[in-house]
Amino acid sequence: MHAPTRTTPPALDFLELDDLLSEEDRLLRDTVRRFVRDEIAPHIGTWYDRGHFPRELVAAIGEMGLLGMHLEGYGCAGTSAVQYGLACMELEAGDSGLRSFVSVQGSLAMFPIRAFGSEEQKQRWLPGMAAGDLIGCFGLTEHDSGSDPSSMTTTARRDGSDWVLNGTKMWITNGGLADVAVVWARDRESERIRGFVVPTDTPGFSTNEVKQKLSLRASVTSELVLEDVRLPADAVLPDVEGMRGPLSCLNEARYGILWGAAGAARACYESSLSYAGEREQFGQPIAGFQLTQQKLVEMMVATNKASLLAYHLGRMKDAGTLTPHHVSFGKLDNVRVALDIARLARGLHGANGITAEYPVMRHAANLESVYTYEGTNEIHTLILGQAITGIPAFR
Ligand code: TGC
Ligand code: FAD
Repeated sequence: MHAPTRTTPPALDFLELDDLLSEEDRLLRDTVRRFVRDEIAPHIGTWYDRGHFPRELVAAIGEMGLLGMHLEGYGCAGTSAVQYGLACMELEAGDSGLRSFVSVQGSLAMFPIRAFGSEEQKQRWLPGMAAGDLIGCFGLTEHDSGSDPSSMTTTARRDGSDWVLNGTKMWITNGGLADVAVVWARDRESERIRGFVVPTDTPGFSTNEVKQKLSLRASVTSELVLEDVRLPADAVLPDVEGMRGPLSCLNEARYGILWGAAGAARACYESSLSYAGEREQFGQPIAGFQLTQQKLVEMMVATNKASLLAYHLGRMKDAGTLTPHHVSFGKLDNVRVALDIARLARGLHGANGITAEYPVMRHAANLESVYTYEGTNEIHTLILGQAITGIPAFR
């Protein structure tokens, strides 16, 4: 039996979670971390301020194999779920908008084509999307159908062998950038929800950018307008019908988010630890005050627990034992914890904390969106409530 040693654990990896990773995991993690440090961190404050999504970096992200990275074949990297999670963690330590881009592209646009698409749809779209040459978006939410997407009013009707889509989708990440939209609509004949692969240059398809966002400013969010969008018979995803289609995609994206949130929390903790060591008041570094140490310790403990949870759920996903309920557990807790840490970190940075020079207020503002999208805190609470009581309380 080994007795605990008295060596102080590293402040930035207190539980030494690095030891849980394989050599290959660490290599990938370090590559993405370097990319964020060199290509994102120096510019993100300015991009955020200007409301700019760095479209120019998409090809580099594709080159690193991060788009649809956990999917097999068709140019996708086919990594483990843990590796996909680690990439999301590093990207969101940079900015939630960057992780959002990768989540939507890989988990919400490429995943349904890979899982439910025809061979022709896979061949036509996936290799270009994996390379970053083509951008995808996912249209589920509508103005009046957010937490309850099954109430959607976007319709698909048959006209001969064609499909004709009408409706409006709202809050769509990558909408205005996308070459292809995966749109969910109600088949007017069967009343079932169907998924459609819609090239965005199809006549009748247009987008309007959501302006004046105070969160996720380095990300494009749009309304999609579909006015008599005529599609050939083979535009429908053939292998899924009903809400299972879009909800299966959400499982994939929510999984990435639970890792990403842990990354945003870590970035806030790291910035706080460094700031508290440098900033002096009352003749000493603020790290020397008990109240500051309490904040730092709360951040450190919460960040380590969020990462440990992410890693555990990642291993379950790789083992094939992860359920949507486990994903809700991770999305619910890691996002709310990350938001708490970001707010605490903002306070610790004093006035400097409200500027874009430090990442904390930007993360706090971003995490407000992350708290709402992909199932709000309340929706994941109800999913878990149903799981443990057997009683659905949504309606
Ligand atoms: P319900 O009646 O329970 O089930 C309908 C059908 O769906 C199946 N199902 C699932 N399948 C796969 N995964 C899941 N997680 C599933 N949950 C349910 C179910 O078995 C059933 O199948 P079948 O074959 O029997 O018909 O579903 P419901 O309509 O009552 O919905 C339940 C609820 C409220 C949990 C669901 O609607 C929900 O999760 N609402 C939240 C909406 C949401 O998360 N929207 C996200 C939009 S995308 C987004 O936000 C992107 S942000 C991206 C970024 O920038 O990172
Ligand atoms: P509502 O559903 O109107 O909820 C309002 C409040 O009521 C919330 O607090 C909610 O928890 C609560 N509430 C609702 N129902 C219940 C209930 N039964 N019990 C208790 N409380 C309840 N969607 C896409 O399809 N694709 C995207 O790419 C996409 N990207 C997004 C990007 C951003 C930046 C944002 C902010 C949103 C994005 N969304 C996207 C939409 C997102 O998924 C929805 O905003 C989310 O599902 C919540 O819907 P809502 O905003 O209409 O809120």
